[in-house]
Amino acid sequence: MFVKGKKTIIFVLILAILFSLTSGITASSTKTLVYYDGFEDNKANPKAIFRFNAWHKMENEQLYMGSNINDNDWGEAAEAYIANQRLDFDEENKKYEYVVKFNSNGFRNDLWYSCMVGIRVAGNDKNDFKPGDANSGLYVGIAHTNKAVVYHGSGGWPGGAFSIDIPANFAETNTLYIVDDNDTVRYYMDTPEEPRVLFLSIKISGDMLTAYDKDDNVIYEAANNLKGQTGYFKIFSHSTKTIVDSIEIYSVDDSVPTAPEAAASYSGSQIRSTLVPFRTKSGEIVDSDLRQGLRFCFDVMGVGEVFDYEGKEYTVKDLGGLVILKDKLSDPNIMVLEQVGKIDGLVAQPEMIDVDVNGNMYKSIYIYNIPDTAKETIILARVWLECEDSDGNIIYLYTSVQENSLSRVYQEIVENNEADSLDPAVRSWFE
Ligand SMILES: [Ca+2]
Repeated sequence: MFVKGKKTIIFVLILAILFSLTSGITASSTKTLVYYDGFEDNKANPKAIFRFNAWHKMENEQLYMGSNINDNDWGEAAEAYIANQRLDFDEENKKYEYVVKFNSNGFRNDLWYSCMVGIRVAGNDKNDFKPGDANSGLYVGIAHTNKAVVYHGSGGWPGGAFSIDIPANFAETNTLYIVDDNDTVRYYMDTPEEPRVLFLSIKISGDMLTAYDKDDNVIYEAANNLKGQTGYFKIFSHSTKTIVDSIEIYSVDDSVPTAPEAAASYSGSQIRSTLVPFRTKSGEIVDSDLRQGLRFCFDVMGVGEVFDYEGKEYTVKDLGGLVILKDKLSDPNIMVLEQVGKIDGLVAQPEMIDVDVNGNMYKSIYIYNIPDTAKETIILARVWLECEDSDGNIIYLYTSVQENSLSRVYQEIVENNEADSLDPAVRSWFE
């Protein structure tokens, strides 16, 4: 059945009845408002906790932090606002976006005279968990200068862990955006030229806390005292005149748009029915090193075919596969084309291989040259489709991420009493 060097491959198809039930379309990025305070009717959200009674007021549907109600004048206070709602990460909440509209003018130019916006603040006590307190949370302090200061506990009061130049300031009302995807916290602000400009990102998931400037240069690194810490949103207005117009906190779901089943669906995985000796890069064949291959088969429309998606007609312009080892990928939602070259080990297969199984044609993603030491290794695969509507708009749709290993497919074959279809050498390779 097997001829050395010959490329003919005979596969055993596992029918994937389970997968025929998967539904069509899931939504793309959705944002759910989980906390809001616009100070409407000059009232704060009932969940808001303030540090002091006398050091804030609400006027013009805005919160004045540092304004003393006794003399109705600004003073050098350290007033705090806490949104008393824990923001943890779970199946429903994988990413948070904070949008804070405010202005702040410090009594001095020192950066610790600023409006410090904290996330993942460990507790909701009104006096504790300040920016300078150990492991209290991640705070960025901004006021009327084009500089920001960052605190992450572990000392650093008052000067902060580090500071960074920023593209605008908050002397007049401006918007700060903080996006936390449970791996990296990204900071953006509006500038007179451009909305939502990235100015800082802080990787907070590893053993080290690492900060990057807008160009991805490492600007600060320290032991990650905040690893795994979640908690509350807090504003700590330190000796500055801060006027907060609104606070919005969203839970963001940006799982990728799924192709309707009619356009692309998973059909099953295959292994080789014979083994192939390893072929080195120089073309040398190593008879003693016998390898297997794993194929993910998909029922996919071809280029030029048309389907409906969210009420519109789309034409398939291009398609291909994506493959990665499961232990290389932290989140299947980032297994997308634009991450190829950015995520280690994520491989694009632009040419899917046609497979004919009992007269039915499938497109496949093929991982070959798998040694027996990797037969248990879980591999992830999905298909992407580039599609165009009648107005020329391009969208990318994906199948759900499939996972399999050589051993799993082999076990299915055995359980289906189809092991006889495999070469005896294949059976001994697995047993
Ligand atoms: Ca308001």
